[in-house]
Amino acid sequence: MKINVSSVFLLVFLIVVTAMCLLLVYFVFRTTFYVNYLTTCKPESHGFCYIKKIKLSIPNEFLASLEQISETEGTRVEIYKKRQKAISIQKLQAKLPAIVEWYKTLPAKISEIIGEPVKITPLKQPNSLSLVVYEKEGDYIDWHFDTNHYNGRFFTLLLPVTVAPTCGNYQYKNAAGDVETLYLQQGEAILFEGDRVFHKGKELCKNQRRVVLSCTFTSSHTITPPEAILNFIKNWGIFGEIS
Ligand SMILES: O=C(O)CCC(=O)C(=O)O
Repeated sequence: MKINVSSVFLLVFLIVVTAMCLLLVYFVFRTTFYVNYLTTCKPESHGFCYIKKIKLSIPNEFLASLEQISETEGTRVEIYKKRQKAISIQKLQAKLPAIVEWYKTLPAKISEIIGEPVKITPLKQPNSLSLVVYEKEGDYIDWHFDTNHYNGRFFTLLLPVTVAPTCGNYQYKNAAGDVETLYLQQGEAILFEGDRVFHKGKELCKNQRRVVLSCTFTSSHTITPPEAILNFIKNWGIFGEIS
């Protein structure tokens, strides 16, 4: 059999495409296959059973700037099970560095609620601190688990930037497997362990707008190389660009 440059190139191309397809199938399975992790709340969980509504709000002085950033920045992503816009920490750092400083002050409060020390996720990760924007009718994110790429636990804190009621509320499946909808009042936020809580952002109705600040925390900064690759691809799907 004659092996030339073009057949080697074709082979490498096929291997890369197959690997990408397998990775995608694995990612979809990992994020969408429902398992009810909420049935057991361990005694050492200090009353934090994977999800909790907490009393916390974004300082008032940041709200107008965050709303403005949500209108002008970011790339819309319309893919399988998701229609929204997300704005990375790099963009927030450029436009409103003080919000990143505020994010850095949160771990003490979050650790106290969870009952375990956590840190902010690495600032080079675009989803460390980000804005999630639902702005067109039907914008949503379907049922999923978040992917935790760290060698520890991974938590998300969602704080409303806009507080006008919309159809697009946070929903999750509770310990009984029933769908629960969380309505946030002024001064409230949702803290949850995204790879344990099956959740979604409900479809937005016409002429509505919903903007949420997402802050992430972890008990370990270590990421293994395979998880780093998956994380890199996932960030592309969230932010619509390689950050
Ligand atoms: O917009 C929402 O409430 C859901 C956000 C979400 O799914 C997430 O942060 O993983």
